[in-house]
This record gives sequence, structure tokens and C-alpha cells, in this order.
Amino acid sequence: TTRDPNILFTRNSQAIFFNFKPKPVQRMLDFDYLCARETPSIAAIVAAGSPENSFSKHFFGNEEIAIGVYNTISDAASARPNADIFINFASQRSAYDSSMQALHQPTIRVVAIIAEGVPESQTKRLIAEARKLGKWLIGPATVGGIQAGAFRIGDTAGTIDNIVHCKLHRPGCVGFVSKSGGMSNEMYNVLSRTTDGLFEGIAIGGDALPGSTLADHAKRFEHNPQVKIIVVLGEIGGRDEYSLVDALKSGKIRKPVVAWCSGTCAKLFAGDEVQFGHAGAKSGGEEESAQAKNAALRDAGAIVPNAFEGLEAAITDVYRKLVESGKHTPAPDVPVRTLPEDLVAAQAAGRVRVPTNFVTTISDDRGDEPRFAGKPISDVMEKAGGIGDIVSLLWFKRTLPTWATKFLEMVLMLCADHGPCVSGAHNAIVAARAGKDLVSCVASGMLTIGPRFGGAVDGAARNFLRGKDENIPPFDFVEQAKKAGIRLPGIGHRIKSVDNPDKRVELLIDYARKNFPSTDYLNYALEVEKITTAKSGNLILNVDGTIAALFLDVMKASKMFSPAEVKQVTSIGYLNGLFLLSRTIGLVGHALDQYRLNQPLYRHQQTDVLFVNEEIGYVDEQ
Ligand code: Q5B
Repeated sequence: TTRDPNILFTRNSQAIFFNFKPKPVQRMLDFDYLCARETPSIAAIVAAGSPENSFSKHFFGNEEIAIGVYNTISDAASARPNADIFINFASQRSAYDSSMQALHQPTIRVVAIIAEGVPESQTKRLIAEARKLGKWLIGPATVGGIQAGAFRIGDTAGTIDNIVHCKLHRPGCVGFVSKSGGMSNEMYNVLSRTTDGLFEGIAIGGDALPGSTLADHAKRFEHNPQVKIIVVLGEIGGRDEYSLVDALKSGKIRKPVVAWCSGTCAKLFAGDEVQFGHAGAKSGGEEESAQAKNAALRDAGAIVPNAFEGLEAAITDVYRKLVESGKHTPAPDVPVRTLPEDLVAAQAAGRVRVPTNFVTTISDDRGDEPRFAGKPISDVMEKAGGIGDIVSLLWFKRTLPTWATKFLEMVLMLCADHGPCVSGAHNAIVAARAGKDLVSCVASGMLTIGPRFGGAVDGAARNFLRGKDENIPPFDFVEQAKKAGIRLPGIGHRIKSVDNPDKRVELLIDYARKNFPSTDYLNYALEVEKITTAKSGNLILNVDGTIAALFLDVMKASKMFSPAEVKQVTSIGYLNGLFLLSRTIGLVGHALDQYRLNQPLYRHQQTDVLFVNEEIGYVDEQ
């Protein structure tokens, strides 16, 4: 950093970037890398509402770096006192407040305001404050500026290709100042062809009241020994160029100045009111015309061509004389570093191929509308009768017949809940009463779904498939499980029994009998039930077992599943998924119910626990 008021930037300058915009931040850091800067030019980012100690990841060449993100300008300035430039990407609504705050930070020397449309009354106050505090304002309504090989404000000078093409990665000898950011880019190109390149370029912005003027920057360049030629691009409107005329006439600027004011064509338009793109670029009195200003500059000693087309030749001529007279030794060309390309950009341009990390086959949201199993959802909605059709597409990737999707819907409806005492609901209730959020309560309930509770559907399907397909007599089927010490999945219930039948099971069986083309697996499961209920009344075919047997019947009767698919359906969790999906409805309901009832923390009764002291081998009663 430097305290010389004429030097705004160096290769070590760092900035605070206000109102986080990832692209210009990365563009600045990419420029730093091209210039082989040792430190990134952005020391801090200010983004209102950012949590304490947050940071943002960016590339500095090949390396990833973390730049601190601060909630307020003063936080950023105190954390990074070396950063003396404030780059303000605020909207025109908040540019004034943030710029004023930045001017009042003792560490900030330069404030660049990018926003267009800042009210002139606010700019006037900012200018007055900047003058009082001895600080520099660049803008508003500017792309910013660039010091070749040292520091770039935001998007100045465009793409990396353009920067390299214009040799902006290393300093030349031209100090350039312009109102227009767009024309600056054009001039960087001209300067790279006609001279050894730019030293520093500032776009002061197109407003009628710029924070700093063409003359302000030309005078700075006069005091900078690295600048040998000053090039100025003014335009119609305003009187800024006359300060430059005064500086030339009074001898405050002695270096060669090549200048041009654009907008000479305004006189060709009928009438006297012509407004160009910039707010300040409008015809006023004769003195504000481009012709008058060009004449005054020429008269004051600036080299002013007869037309914009002559600017390039004028610069070439001045530069050649400077070199020939030995007053300037052309800056050597510096090999430019190659900026690593972003993977996404390289991939989009087809320069690299990258293997994907994920594969999906069930849905796609990339087009005009999402597709479920290849079908546009508008089509699905037109044809689907209910949620069973959606499950059919997203789980089974096919359109099951209506009798089967209706069966799926019955399962989802019938198993949605089974009271507060079952494992899942109980867990959800206890979690809700412990103050947990909805997702945690539902997850806590779901986690109980397993081989004993609700998650016996897949196991039951595998067993009934084997028993039926291998023609194992139901008696043997039960005996084999007994010998192996296995409880048959899908058989048995805590409270339901032969005398207290499960209505859900009855309804499912009734539906299947009426609507399924065949129910071979259900018939086999019911034969098994005859054997188990003969042992004990509660060893009924339970809801899990019924769903399992009937889904086997769906697969067989629909003729839409190969034997390998049947095996897969019964082995990777499809059928337990039906219970999970359905019971989630009840679990959400239970958690919400507890919140609604404002129930206190649950603690289980100690009297309901048998405390056993295993070490001394007796039951410890108190
Ligand atoms: N025994 C469900 O048992 C339960 C036997 C068996 C052969 C069996 C038990 C079981 C398999 C898993 C299963 C899904 C733990 C159930 C569901 C959703 C729910 C829940 C709800 C809802 C119940 C007494 C005697 C013992 C055992 C023998 C028991 N089951 N033998 N195969 N399957 N089933 N789960 O009443 O000789 O005395 O030693 O594990 O299908 O989860 O509403 O509650 O919607 O939320 O505790 O419907 O059947 O019987 O353990 O006292 O056993 O029967 O070997 O014989 P219990 P236990 P022994 S539906």
C-alpha cells in the first residue's frame, strides 16, 4: 500500500468488496493470478446478514482460498486494515449509505461506486465528504478502473482473453482516463497496438457529476513517473474537459496529452437536445459540445485529432517520438501465466470430459417440465387416477394396471396409522414431547420400522415366494422356520388374533378377491396362517404378510415383472417402502398432535421398569 495521494493502486493493494457478487470477485482474483500478484486483491467481502466468522471460497490460480465475509463495512475494515480500496457493488438504492460509511473508515482511501442511477443530490454529498476527508471517489455509474499488472476493479477490461490480448497483465506507460467503461476496453486494445501498453486506466463514469473528474486523474498521472503519455477520452456534455484545459494552460500538466471528445455527430441531429447513453452525455450550450471541447483542448496544447479515427495515429506518433528521443524505454513483454480453466466452462465448451458421479433412471427435471419415468408430469396428471400411479412410475418405473395401483393406494391409506401405542408413533410422540422438530420426530418414528414392526413385508414376500414357488407344504414351511428358530415374517400380531381380526387385512383380502386376476400367493399365505393359528390365536397373517402375499400376486398376475425383477423387488426394500410411506402420514400427525396439545417432556414411570442387579443375581426391589 502507499500513502501518496496520486497513487491509488499498487501490486499489493487490497480491497473490501461490498455486496457479494461471486463473478466479479473471481474475475479480480483471476486478474491477480495473471499478474503474478502474491496476495489476492480482495481482502474481505461485506454481505449483510452473513453469520459471524463466515467466508467465501474462490480460486487464486489453482489454489482455493477462503475470503472472510463480514456483516458490516466497519467489521471488514477493522479486520482487514490493509485494505484501502472499497469496491461498491451496491444497487443504486443503497450505494449512497454504503459509500458514505466506507468514506468514514479511516483505512479506506479509494471508493469505487459501480451502480448507475445514483441521485445527483447524493453524489454531491459523497463528493463533498470525499474532498473533506481527502479520499478518492471513482464513479458512480462506472466499470471502475485497472492498473496493468497490479489491480483491477470488478469487471474492468472484460474477459481474461481481452486482458491478455491488451497486455494488461503487465504495466506500460500510458495513463488513460475516460468517461466510458465500454470505450476504455476499445482504447486498451488501441494502446496495446500503438504503445507498450496501459499503465493505468480509469473510467470516471457517465453521470453528469462524477466522483472524480478527467482532470483529477490526468493530474495524478502527471505526478506518476511511470506514466509517460496521458490519453483522455471525453464526451459531449458537461464542462469537465475545461478543467483539463486549465491544467494544461497553467502548466500543471506537462506530459504529452492525446485527447478526443466524442459526440461530434450531435450537431448532425435536428433540434438542439441530443442525449447519448450516459446520463451526462447530453448536448447543452455550445461550450458543452464535443467540437468546442476538442478545440479548447487543442488550443491548450493537447494533441487532438480531427476525428476519432485519427486517435490511433496520434498516439502512435507521440509514443514513437518519446521512444526515439530516449525519454522512454519500451516496457518488456512479460510471458503471461495461463489461467486454469473452470471445469464447468471447459466441459460446456467440450474441451474436457468428466465422468458423472450420479446415475438416475426415475425422474428428470431438466426440460420444460419434470418427467416421471420418462413421462411428462402434465401427461401423468391427465392419466393418473391417484398416488398409486405415481408410486408405480417412480418406484416400479412402469404403469401398473388400475386394479394394482388401487391396491397400492389401499395399502397407503390403511397403514397410515395404527394408534399411538405402536413403536413408530410412540417414538414420534416422545420426540415431540422432548421438543424436537417435525423432521426429527418423524425420523425417530421411522427408525423403528424394521423386522418386528412394519418392516416385515419384504421378508414375508421372500418367504412366501420361496414356499409357494418351491411347493413347500404349508405345514413343512412352518416347521422349517421353527427348527431354524425363525419367526415367520408376516405372521403374528401383538393385539390382533383369530378372535380379534385385523380389519385392514380383511379389507385387503376382500379387495384382492374381487379385483385381482389371481391370488395364488395369498392363498398359500392363508394356508400357512391355518397352521400357525392352530398353535396360537395371535399368529395370524398380519398386515405386513398380507401386503407381501398380495404384491407377489400383483407381480405374477400383471405379467409385468420378470423372475429377476420379482427377486429384486423382494430383496431391496420396495415393499417395506410401502409401509414406510404410508406410516409417515401418521407419524407427522402424531408429532403435530403433540405440539398442538403442548405436551410436556415425557419420562417413563420407574414403577414400570423392572430393575435387575445382574452382579448379585437377584431382583432389586425398592
Ligand atoms: N411366534 C409381531 O409377537 C410379533 C411368530 C411365532 C412363528 C412368528 C411376532 C413377530 C414376525 C414379524 C412381523 C409385523 C412381534 C407385525 C406390524 C404393524 C402394526 C403393529 C401394531 C401396525 C408379535 C409368542 C409365541 C412364541 C413365538 C411365537 C410369534 N411370532 N412363531 N412365527 N411370526 N412376527 N411383524 O405377540 O413357543 O412361546 O416361544 O415377530 O410380522 O408391525 O399394530 O402393533 O400397523 O402398526 O410379542 O400392525 O409375531 O409374540 O414374541 O410373545 O411370541 O409365538 O416364538 O412361541 P408377540 P411373542 P413360544 S405387524
